[in-house]
Amino acid sequence: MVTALPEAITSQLADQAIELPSWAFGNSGTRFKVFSTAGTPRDPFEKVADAAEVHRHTGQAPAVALHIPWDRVDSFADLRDHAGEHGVRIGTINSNTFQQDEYKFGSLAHVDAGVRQKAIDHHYECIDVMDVTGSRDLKVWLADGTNYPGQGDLRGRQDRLAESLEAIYSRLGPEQRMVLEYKFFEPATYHTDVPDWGTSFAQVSALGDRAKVCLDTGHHAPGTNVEFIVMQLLRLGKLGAFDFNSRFYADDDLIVGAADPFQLFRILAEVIRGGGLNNPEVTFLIDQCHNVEAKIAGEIRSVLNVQEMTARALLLDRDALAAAERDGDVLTANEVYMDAFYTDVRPALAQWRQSRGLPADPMAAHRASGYQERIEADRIGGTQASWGA
Ligand code: RM4
Ligand code: MN
Repeated sequence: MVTALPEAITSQLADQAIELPSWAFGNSGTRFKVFSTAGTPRDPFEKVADAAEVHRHTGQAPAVALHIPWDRVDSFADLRDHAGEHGVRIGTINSNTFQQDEYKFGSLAHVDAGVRQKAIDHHYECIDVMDVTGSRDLKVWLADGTNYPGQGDLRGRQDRLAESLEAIYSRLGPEQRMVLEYKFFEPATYHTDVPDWGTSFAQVSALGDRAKVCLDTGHHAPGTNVEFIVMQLLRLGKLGAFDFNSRFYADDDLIVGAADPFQLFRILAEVIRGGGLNNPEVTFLIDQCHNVEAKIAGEIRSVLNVQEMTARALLLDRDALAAAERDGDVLTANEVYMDAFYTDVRPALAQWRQSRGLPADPMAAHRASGYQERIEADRIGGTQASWGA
């Protein structure tokens, strides 16, 4: 007999929306090799169709984020309509100033005004795309940084970055936002111009209310207490977006919840505590690469992992926790916390999905649908989408 989840929990799960990254459906790899996979999309239209397959079986992934120029098309109106016909919409637009020769020494923080302007213009192009697709968020992740002490003037770079971001921010429409993503290293190895939440917070705070921080769960040094950062950003009203993924060593971009399910639980517990769940201010985005596993199934698994861990975090008995905290009862507090984490919600979620007309097991439903076999048979010829295409 499966214990059903209370309505107070399922109603929140029903409202949860997780954006998928178009690039997860294309080929990706490491600096050693990008493997190709049968059925991989050749263009953004096919990527959107694959994202829609994830939404069809999970009911939780109604939007797909684009990366420009990887997802450049002749008509973004056509891509927007294509998404609509497939039951999804275009979400966050990601800029890319890290793959052209001019950006060897940086983009928005570059010492040369001409290069900075080129990078700013690229963001204007992204905003034009957003105007057509109806996207709200412009996500900025920069590869800017240096490899050797002395290579760049840390302060000068920060000042130029502030100026460039200001130019981009002032171009946004009244309903549009900028989210600035931080990452502590890579590709730069000595310093990164937006390495941590504090730097992102300082930069976006100078811009205004519609500029927020994007927290990529894989972009911290090992051992970092990520849920503390979640708490602080929600407290400050500056958590704009999540890039979910998981990691063992560096920015591995593995399936969210795969490397450390308990960390995902702790993060979601803080999201709920801070009012970030189903809060339109906080975009939940997956940012992953499926190098060796099936891509569509990998995205379905990711959405389910977030849903499952959200359900467990919603089970947390906050009153019991508060009482234990008040009493200084450390072990009871920890027990209450772990009780929620260890609750297996999978049977209850399967039942709940069915009650909503969704497959109890979305992974199995996808496998049984024949979608993967179909795209493998159909997508012959052309060039498979990949980084840089
Ligand atoms: C970066 C960063 C961005 C993502 C690219 C592909 O490391 O996480 O969010 O768009 O990778
Ligand atoms: Mn990211």
